[in-house]
Amino acid sequence: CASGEEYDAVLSFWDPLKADPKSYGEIVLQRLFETKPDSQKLFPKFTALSKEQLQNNPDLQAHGGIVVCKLTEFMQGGGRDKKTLKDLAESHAKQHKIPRIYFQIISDVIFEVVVEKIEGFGTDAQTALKNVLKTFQTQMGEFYDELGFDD
Ligand code: MNH
Repeated sequence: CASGEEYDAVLSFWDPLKADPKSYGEIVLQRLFETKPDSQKLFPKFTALSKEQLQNNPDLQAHGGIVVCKLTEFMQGGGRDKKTLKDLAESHAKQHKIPRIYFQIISDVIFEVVVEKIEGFGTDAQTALKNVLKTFQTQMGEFYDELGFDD
């Protein structure tokens, strides 16, 4: 598990994402769909859209904002807020039917986008972000196990 210091280290660079969750979320989702085209098929709202239709798309921006805000909530809870993750695991397993591997894929994309776009995100903060995202994924996996969702 990531330490409290690691959450703090990440949060000390997180202000741009907090200030503009839609823009960063949009980049993350676009990059996710580019890196792993299968992932787009898991979103009923976006599955039929072309790359062009995903540009400046208010729905995609809105959903990106939702994802980044939820991730920020997780960071601010220092990983101790289990309810947030449990609810997220429940909806993603039962309702959206997202195989757990996609949480690793999106974590890698988030890491890449944050390091690329946020000024000053140095090696210590990078290590902290990796660990925090790893904790997120691991805990989601544990809730998936509890729910008996095998994918
Ligand atoms: Mn995801 C909805 C957060 C990763 C597919 N996601 C939501 C919602 C939140 C959310 C919040 C809205 C409330 C809810 O349904 O629980 N999602 C996240 C976060 C991550 C994430 C914080 C990781 C970081 N989500 C993913 C991944 C996929 C995915 C990975 C698929 C590859 N999510 C969905 C789908 C919905 C959703 C599909 C439903 C969207 C809609 O139709 O409104």
